[in-house]
Amino acid sequence: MAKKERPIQGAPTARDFKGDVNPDWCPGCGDFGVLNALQNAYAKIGRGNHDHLTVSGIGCSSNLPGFINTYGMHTLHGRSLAVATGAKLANHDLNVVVTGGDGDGYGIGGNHFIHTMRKNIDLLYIVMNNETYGLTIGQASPTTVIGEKTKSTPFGNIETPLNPVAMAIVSGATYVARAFSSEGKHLAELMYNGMQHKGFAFIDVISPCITWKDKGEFKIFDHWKERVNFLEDHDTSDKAAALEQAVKDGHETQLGLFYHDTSRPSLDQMEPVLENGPMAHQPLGVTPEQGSAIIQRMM
Ligand SMILES: Cc1ncc(C[n+]2csc(CCOP(=O)(O)OP(=O)(O)O)c2C)c(N)n1
Ligand code: SF4
Ligand SMILES: [Mg+2]
Repeated sequence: MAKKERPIQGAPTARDFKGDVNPDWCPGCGDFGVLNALQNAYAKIGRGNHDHLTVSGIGCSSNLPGFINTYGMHTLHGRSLAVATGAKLANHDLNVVVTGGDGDGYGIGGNHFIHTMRKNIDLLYIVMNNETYGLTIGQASPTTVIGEKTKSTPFGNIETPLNPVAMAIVSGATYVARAFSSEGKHLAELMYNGMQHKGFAFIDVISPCITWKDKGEFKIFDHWKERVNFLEDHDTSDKAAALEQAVKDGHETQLGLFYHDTSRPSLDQMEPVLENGPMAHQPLGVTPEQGSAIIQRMM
């Protein structure tokens, strides 16, 4: 169940989605901006706490469901999309949002990332991309840039970073965007539209880790603030144009909606088993006694 029985009076506000536990992130972490934007986006949807599920993997960013008042699940490292897929197909009335980090989603969970997009599962996936394994004290991740010295790359990173936005466009995601945690309004709008989108919606969020990325005079927030720019004059329905934007020089700094395909149905819309409504609301086909016996056997 959602963490707190707190009936919403009137239209929901961001405050209604605030969890009981305060975030344990380092003061100044980019993830605060993402949490705030997500609370605003949930409120704007206008449904109650119990109509949403927030699922995560493992990492600093993956602690997010603990700080938000919806149904929540903190799963295994890299396995959030698999769990969220199961939840969505069991009850496709739920608005299912998946949150996590670049290590969680693009590293250990990379295979799930590709296949969830290919299947166009109706989820919103928000990756707080800080280009590091923050929780395990700053090793290189799949998005760490070439040459960067980290705990695991003391002579400088020699591996080419992957391009999550380009990967999402070619793998079958039907809503693909990039945002910056300091651009809260823009991020909340992308989240809200991503929740409304029927199909796999993906937002790669630049969410800086001040603890492992600030080095002496170098301040990671200033680095990004000076570089980010918004996509302009771009046709989001044109897949080739979206890919062109996603691979061109300086693509990492571009914010906005790259690609939006409203023509492809999501998996739950095509699945014949779900035609009669969410499975979670249908009779189980076993008596209560049989159900208890099954549960007992599993205990
Ligand atoms: C199977 C498994 N392997 C490794 C770990 C250790 N581990 C925990 S979090 C993490 C990386 C997290 O990085 P990211 O997803 O980018 O999150 P961040 O902390 O940067 O927000 C790793 C390697 C684990 N918990 N489980
Ligand atoms: S270590 Fe980095 S990612 Fe983790 S909470 Fe601190 S600033 Fe955020
Ligand atoms: Mg990370």
